[in-house]
Amino acid sequence: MLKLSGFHVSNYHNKVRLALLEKGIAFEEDANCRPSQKDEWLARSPMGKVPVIEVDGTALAESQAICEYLEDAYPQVPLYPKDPLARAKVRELIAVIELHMELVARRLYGALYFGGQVSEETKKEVERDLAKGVRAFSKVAKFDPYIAGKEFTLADCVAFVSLPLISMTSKLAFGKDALDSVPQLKPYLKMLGERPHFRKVNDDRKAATEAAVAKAKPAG
Ligand SMILES: N[C@@H](CCC(=O)N[C@@H](CS)C(=O)NCC(=O)O)C(=O)O
Repeated sequence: MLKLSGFHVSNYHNKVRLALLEKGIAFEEDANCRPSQKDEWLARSPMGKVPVIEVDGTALAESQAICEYLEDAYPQVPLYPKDPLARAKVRELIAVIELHMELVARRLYGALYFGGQVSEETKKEVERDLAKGVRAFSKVAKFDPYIAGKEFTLADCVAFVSLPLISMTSKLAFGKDALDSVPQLKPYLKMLGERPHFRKVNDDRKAATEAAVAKAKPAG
């Protein structure tokens, strides 16, 4: 059986988990698996990141590659439209969210969430680049009612796991939600949160985040 390894706080893990659940694919999960630069983990995940899936003894990393594999191997419940151009528009949306928003905001995670440091220069770059990403997002997001239009797609899974993180990060770093200029976002995320699999993944994310925070607190 297919196995997903990662942890429930990870937005990329949750993207793949949502795709598996929404497509109705049976899978095992190891949700206690952390990124690592050790040889043993690098043999399964070339950049040492999570998530990874294992299919018949073959490991596959990179959430987008994993989701494309799932789409090819399990076409019964599709997460992409049929039309080639509409499929490409879903991928465009995913690229805007992940490459031009999430990866930009990620430059601040170390300082904001893991006690690291960040220079004022980096903060300025992130603020500028995030504004460009949000501008691109507001041009391609449809909210009709789904992010790519009438059909529920993988882009909705990506939006649900990454956009709240971008909102929280920009609020903490700049005192203002970078996504405030997209008023359709909150009701849209609320709608998605009512889907049973989305609710489950979100509840598990909250529980795992609370557990990680409690573990990080000094005793006493
Ligand atoms: N492009 C990768 C990104 C995965 C990623 O950044 N995962 C984080 C956890 S959310 C991670 O493993 N971080 C540790 C690291 O970057 O070394 C994907 O889509 O799977």
